[in-house]
Amino acid sequence: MPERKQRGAFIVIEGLDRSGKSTQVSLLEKRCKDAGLPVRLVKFPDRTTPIGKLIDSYLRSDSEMDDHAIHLLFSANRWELAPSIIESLNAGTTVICDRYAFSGIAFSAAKNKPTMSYEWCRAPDIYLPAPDITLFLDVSPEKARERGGYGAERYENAEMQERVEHVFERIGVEIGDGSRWFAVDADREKEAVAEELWERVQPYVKGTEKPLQRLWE
Ligand code: FDM
Ligand code: MG
Repeated sequence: MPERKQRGAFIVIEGLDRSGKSTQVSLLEKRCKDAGLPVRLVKFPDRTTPIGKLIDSYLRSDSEMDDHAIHLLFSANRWELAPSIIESLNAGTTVICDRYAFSGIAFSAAKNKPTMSYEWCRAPDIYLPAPDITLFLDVSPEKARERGGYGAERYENAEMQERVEHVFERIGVEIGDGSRWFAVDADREKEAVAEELWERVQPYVKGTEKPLQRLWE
């Protein structure tokens, strides 16, 4: 049998604010490094690119933007990085991604605009590289409150977060074939959450022969 080429795994971490996402992303990166695995961290939005700078200014409320336009910029920000993500994966590097297209759908659809349906919000991200696995950090509103409230950026309030969570639930149901999307109880101590994430990524993290899929295919 001809030897098939291994590629790196594409792991996405999603979650609401105060879910411990940033902490878990760095813990997972560290575990990969400690295990000797080549790993690259990507974060969306990537605020460093010209498109990312527009997004950053919008999130800080330094500028206003039409809701459709900002949605498309978030997606464009993923598309501009997609070639380099694919390149890393093909080079055998595990890519851990802090937020991805699912945040894009969830936050925009949560605005409940008649002209921004779930389907409309999903459309610009169709054919982006699909994660091998997405881990959704599920935090309860009570726990989020206990963790010290929200920041000052746009969307960082309890009402918006609740609506976002409902869209995430829908995404989970749509994707959930039991292997590609996992909701992880993020109310627990960070060590317990980190342990579960590490277990969940085991089937992928040492490289995979599975061809990279595209989103929503
Ligand atoms: N966000 C993030 C979106 O609205 N759409 C997207 O496509 C992405 C990736 O931006 F409120 C929102 C989610 C969050 C904000 O994210 C910035 P970070 O993780 O807090 O930087
Ligand atoms: Mg934030």
